[in-house]
Amino acid sequence: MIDEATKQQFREDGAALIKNWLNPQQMDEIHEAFLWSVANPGPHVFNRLDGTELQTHIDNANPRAKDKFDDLVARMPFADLYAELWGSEHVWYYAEEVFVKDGGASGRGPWHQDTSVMPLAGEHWGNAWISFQSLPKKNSLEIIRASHHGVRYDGASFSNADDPTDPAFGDGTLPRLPHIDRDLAQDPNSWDVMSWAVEPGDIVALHPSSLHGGAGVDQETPTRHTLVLRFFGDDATFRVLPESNPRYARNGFLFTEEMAKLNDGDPFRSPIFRQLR
Ligand SMILES: O=C(O)CCC(=O)C(=O)O
Repeated sequence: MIDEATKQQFREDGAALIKNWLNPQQMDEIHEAFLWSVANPGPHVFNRLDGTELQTHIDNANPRAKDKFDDLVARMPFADLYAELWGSEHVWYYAEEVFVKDGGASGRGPWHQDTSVMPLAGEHWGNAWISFQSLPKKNSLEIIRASHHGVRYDGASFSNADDPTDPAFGDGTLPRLPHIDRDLAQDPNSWDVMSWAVEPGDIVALHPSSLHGGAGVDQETPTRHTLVLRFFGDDATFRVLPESNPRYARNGFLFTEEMAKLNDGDPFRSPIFRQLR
């Protein structure tokens, strides 16, 4: 179902566009769960950019929506997608993240790697980045090619709208993020940026260690509802995080009791994560 070139692109570049993977009925069902989650936020809802030009409703692994998303992903063709992309026998579902940008006035999100604040490692990780609106390339997610195999940077903190390189830890354990937007403004070839226009039903599959960001809204594309679903396979391990920021210390900020049971390098397994195949 997934051609070799797409598998190779995901493996080597860290991201690939999967066209028309979800049908309109599936998209309606997923959007309904998304809207329910937005209306019923969980304890990890993120509002540190409220009131700034980057204001975005972001919520992560909402425990109130867990059963809904566990059920949806088990019924929809995500396990097939990632088993093929990775070449993994097994696939598990990690959790969802929701992003809402409204009103045509929320700027580009900071470049970051999920694995700087999530205790994850290995090749078999995948975010399914799903937009419920058509997005031109200029309002879509941007990914630095092959950065999932490069340096793991510190952050971004998502707490400083004026400095997208503001670190999550700032203790020197991980190098500070480069100022990618400034570099690109000076020289458009300074970073190898991948991005695609997307239509509802498409999935941008990306490895969470990829440097990614962008996807602001503007007057022409005033609204973006994006659901990110994260999956992992056989080659997924637990990697301890630095201890200096209590929010993320060792275990990250999600599923902390389960993560505390794992040691550095252990296979990433816990009964809390639904096995899909
Ligand atoms: O959609 C966004 O603004 C960011 C997405 C993201 O950070 C992710 O897919 O992990």
